[in-house]
Amino acid sequence: MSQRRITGLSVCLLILNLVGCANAPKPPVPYGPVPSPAQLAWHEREFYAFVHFSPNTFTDREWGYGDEPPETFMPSAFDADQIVGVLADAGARAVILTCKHHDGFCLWDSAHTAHDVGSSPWMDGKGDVVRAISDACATRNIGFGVYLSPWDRNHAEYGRPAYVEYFRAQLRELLTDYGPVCEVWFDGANGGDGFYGGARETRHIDRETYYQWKETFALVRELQPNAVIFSDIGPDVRWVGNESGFAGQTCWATYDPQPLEDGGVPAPGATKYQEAERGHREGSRWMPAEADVSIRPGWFYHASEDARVKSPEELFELYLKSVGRGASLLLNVPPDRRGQIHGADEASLRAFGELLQETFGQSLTGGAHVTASRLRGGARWFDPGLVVDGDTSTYWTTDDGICKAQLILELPGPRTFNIVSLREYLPLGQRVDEWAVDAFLDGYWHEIAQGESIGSRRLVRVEEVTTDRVRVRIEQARACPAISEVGLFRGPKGE
Ligand code: FUL
Repeated sequence: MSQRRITGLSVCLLILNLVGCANAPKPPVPYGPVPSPAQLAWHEREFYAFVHFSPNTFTDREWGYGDEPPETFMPSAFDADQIVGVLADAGARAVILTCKHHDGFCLWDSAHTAHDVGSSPWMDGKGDVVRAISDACATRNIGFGVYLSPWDRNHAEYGRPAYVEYFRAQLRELLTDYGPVCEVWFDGANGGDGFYGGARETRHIDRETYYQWKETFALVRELQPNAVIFSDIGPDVRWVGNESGFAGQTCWATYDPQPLEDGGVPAPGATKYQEAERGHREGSRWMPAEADVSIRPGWFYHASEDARVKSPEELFELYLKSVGRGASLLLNVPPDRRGQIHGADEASLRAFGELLQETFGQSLTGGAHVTASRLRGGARWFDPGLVVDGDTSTYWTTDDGICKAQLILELPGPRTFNIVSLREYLPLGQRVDEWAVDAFLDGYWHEIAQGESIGSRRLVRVEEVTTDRVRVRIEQARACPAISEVGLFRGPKGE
C-alpha cells in the first residue's frame, strides 16, 4: 500500500518535472573563454598562504648564493602543525611551500642531489619539510602546493640541458610522492650569478627556450591533473605583475601573455607582466591573476623585521584589492628559525581571520526580496532571489541579447553596510563590462559605486550607508549577465 502511494507520488513529480522542463528556458551559452574544473576549484580558494623557508632563514638573506652547507638548515623546533594551523585558522585554504628556492637547497630528501635536508644534521638527516607540511595540510583539509625554483644557484649543470632533466626529475618526485597537489608555482626570477657546483660564475639562459616549458607543463598535467599551474604566463593562473598584493581596479580573468619588445615567445621572466594587473578584456584564455605579497618586507624570516609585520587592517585592505578584484591573495608568512610562525605574525593573522569572519560571516541581504527588470523566458526561472541564496552555483540571468538589466533588493529593514559584493557565475565566462550600485535614500536612488569587470568576486568599499533598498545595475555586458551573488557587508572603515 505505502509502496503504491510512493510510486504514485513519484509519477506525479515526474510529470510535473517534465512539463516544467519543457517550459524552462535553456541556460545561456558561455561567453568567451571559461575556467577549467581545476581553475574553478582555484577560484574558490580565494585566499591561501605562501611559506618561504630555506637556508636563507638562517643566513638572513633573501637570495642564497647556492654554496650554503646543508647544516645551515637547522630549525630548533620545527612544527608543521603550528605553521599550517595558524594559517588555516586565519582562513587560508591552501599552503604553497618553497620546496626549493633559488639557492637549490631541497626541503625534501631528493634522490637527485645531496644538497637537501637529507644531508643536514637536522633530525639526523631524516627530516622532510615537504612531507610534514603536506601532511599537516591534509589534516586541516586545506590544499597543498609546491614552489620549485627553476633558477638553481647550486647545481653544476645549471644553464645546460642536463639541469632541465634534473629539474623535471625533482618535479616528478614532488608531484608523485606527496599526495594531491593543488598548485604548482614557477618563478620567473633569474639573477645570473651563483655557486653552480663551485664554478662561481654568471650564467645566462635563454628564458624563452631553455626550460622548454611546454614539456614541463605537460608533466604537471600528467602527474597532477587537478593542479593549477602558476607562472608569469599561466597557463592556469597568471602572476598579477607586482609583489605588493593588489590587482587592478578592473581585472579581467582573460589574458594573453605578451612577448617583450624584441618579440619572441612569452616565458616566465620574459613577458610584459605589467599588463597582468588589468588583464585583457578580449583575451583568448581564462588565466586569472594571483596577487602574491609577504606579511613582512622580505619573503624570508629576518628578526630585524619583527616589528614590521603587516597589521590585520593592512591585510584586510589587501584582501579587498586582490580577492575583491577577481584575483586571489597569496599571502607569504615565513617561519622563523625555530621553524614556526613568529608570535607577531601569528597575532596579526589571527586578528585578520577574525576580521574576515566578522565582516563576511553573514551577508546583510538575509531575508531580502529581490526583483529584476528582466527575467529569462519572461517567467520566474533563474529567479533573481538566487543572488542572495548564499549559493554561488545558482544565478539570475536574462534573455539572450538583453545586456542591460537591473536588480532591486528590498531588505527586511534598514541595514548599514560599507562593502558591496558581486559575483558572476563563472562557468558562463566573464560577461559584464560595466555595473553600478545605488542606495535608496530620502526618496531617491543615489549611486554609491560603479566600475568595470566583476568575475569571480568584486568587493567594493562604499561610504557607510543605511538603507532598506539597494539597486544593482548591469550597464553593459557582452552577453546576458549571469549574476550569482549580491552581498552587503559591514567591515572596517578603511584607508
Ligand atoms: C620572486 C623570488 O625571487 C623571491 O625570492 C620570492 O620567491 C618571490 C615569491 O618570487 O621572484
